[in-house]
Amino acid sequence: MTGSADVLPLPYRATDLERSLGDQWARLLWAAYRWMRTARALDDRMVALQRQGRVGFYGPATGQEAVSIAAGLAVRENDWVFPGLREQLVALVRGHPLGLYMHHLFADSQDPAVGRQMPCHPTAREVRYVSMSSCVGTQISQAVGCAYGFRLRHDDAVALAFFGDGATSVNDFHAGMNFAGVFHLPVVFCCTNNQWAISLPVAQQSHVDELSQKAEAYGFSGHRVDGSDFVQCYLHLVQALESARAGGGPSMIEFLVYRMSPHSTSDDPSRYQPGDWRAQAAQHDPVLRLEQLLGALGMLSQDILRETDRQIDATLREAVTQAEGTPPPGPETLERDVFAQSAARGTPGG
Ligand SMILES: Cc1ncc(C[n+]2csc(CCOP(=O)(O)OP(=O)(O)O)c2C)c(N)n1
Repeated sequence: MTGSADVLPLPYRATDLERSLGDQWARLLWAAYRWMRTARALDDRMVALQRQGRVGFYGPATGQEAVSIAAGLAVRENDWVFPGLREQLVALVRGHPLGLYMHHLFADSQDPAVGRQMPCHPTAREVRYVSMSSCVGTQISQAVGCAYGFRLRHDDAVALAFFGDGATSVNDFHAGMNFAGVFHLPVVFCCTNNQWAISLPVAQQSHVDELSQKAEAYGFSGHRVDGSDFVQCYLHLVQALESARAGGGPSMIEFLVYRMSPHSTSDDPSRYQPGDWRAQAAQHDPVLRLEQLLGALGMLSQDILRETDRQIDATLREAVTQAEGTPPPGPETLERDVFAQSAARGTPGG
């Protein structure tokens, strides 16, 4: 197991049942749950800040947290992640600091991309997390190219390509899946099917029953998984990653989730979703699902929840204060990482 599960303290007394699961599992479940509460609090805070005009844009992952958190905990250090709009949690779980992510969301001078990317498109090189291109699906062929590089370098890393249901209709999906199948590349295609591509329902996106069926056309396996169930997500991801690493080639996992938020802060779902969608989606809330599991295992108490939320709130407040107090990128950063030589000064750029 990699990621933060190894290092988080266990702020509870283990029960017999929990002990029978083994410490490693107990740590994993607790880490996942803590990340879920962090993610939910982060989404709520950022949407509020956008409404107040303090950040420009935000794409919540509400309802989809289990997939990214499971991926962050399942990958190995040398694996590369090519995300869509809602997978920043993978980077955070792998160790990208929340404070640095906040600098990115505020596009200030501490943002590793010095304010050049839209919010929610962070780059986190130290945890092998590649900034997303806004053009839907382009990350799929980038992930496949990266996996081809692993092959050439005899590296046992795996590339994860994340994308939504809408991205299964773009050329990059077909070209990427085909190339990975032909060359038997170590890629896990992770389709987070939240059942909407902004306002377009998945039934109008594709005529197949399950998007995972598409993998068969490219000669490898595809499975649909309940993406609201952290344990299912984690187990399927570990299996797919280890199979790819051992030379088993690519596979596709379709995580069926329920988008519990707007597509982003730019749209109003009441204009296009049926009236009962929210209630239906709430029944699949991944945070509640894991909470019920931990409750049944005797791992939760009101005291633990209160203290956890207090810590998360303090961390978020501190990160927002720091980012809001940081100046925007200065004009001297304009050429950083753009030219080998500074056009203005004739010196190495940046
Ligand atoms: C090539 C391209 N076409 C259209 C858009 C506008 N657009 C941005 S997000 C989006 C929907 C993406 O839906 P999906 O792939 O299901 O991912 P989700 O956002 O639901 O996670 C669209 C159409 C775009 N960014 N790029």
